[in-house]
Amino acid sequence: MTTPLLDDPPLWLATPLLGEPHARRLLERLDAELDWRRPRLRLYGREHPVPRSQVWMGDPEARYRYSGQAFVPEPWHPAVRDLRDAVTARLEAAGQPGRFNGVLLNRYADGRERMGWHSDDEPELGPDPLIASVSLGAERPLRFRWKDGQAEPFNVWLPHDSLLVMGPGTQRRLQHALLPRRLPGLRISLTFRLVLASR
Ligand SMILES: O=C(O)CCC(=O)C(=O)O
Ligand SMILES: [Mn+2]
Repeated sequence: MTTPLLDDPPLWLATPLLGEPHARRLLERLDAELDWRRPRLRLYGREHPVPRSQVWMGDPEARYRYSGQAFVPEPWHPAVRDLRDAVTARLEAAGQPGRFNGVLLNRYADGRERMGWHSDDEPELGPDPLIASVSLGAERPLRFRWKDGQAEPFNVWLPHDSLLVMGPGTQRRLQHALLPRRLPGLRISLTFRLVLASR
């Protein structure tokens, strides 16, 4: 099922993506097999470990800069490469093709782990990126707010085995955050991106 959330910018949710038991097995495999890290990032002049675990993965040239740190990608895990291909096929079928050379994987042990307000607007993603985000495990809301403040913030609940597509314009016009919630359960998200060649 595909649910349109916004027309302009295009924002939509597709579920299920893989079907069971495939999606559950993928969650367990990523949890067990990846080298999850908590990098320390500088915020307002102080260093803090990020309040979640993460892995940056992709093609060797897909170097990613985030909060003043450069991340060199880990090579594709075969299951993540297969997932990238499934996401690419789903986008193609929806008439909104996308190509990805990197993915940020985020692991939230429970509802206390989180990601603060931001847009995926790093310069190496280009002016109008399409970001495809797969959710596995515990359902959590992703909160959106308009940068111009002209309309109300809103939640998009992201169920297990779903694909959220943030089309061109989303990062320019909105911010998003995975806020802490009193919700149990492990969740892993994979946000696929195209990192453009650096000059
Ligand atoms: O975990 C999520 O759904 C949000 C992840 C996100 O915003 C990101 O990786 O940039
Ligand atoms: Mn993001």
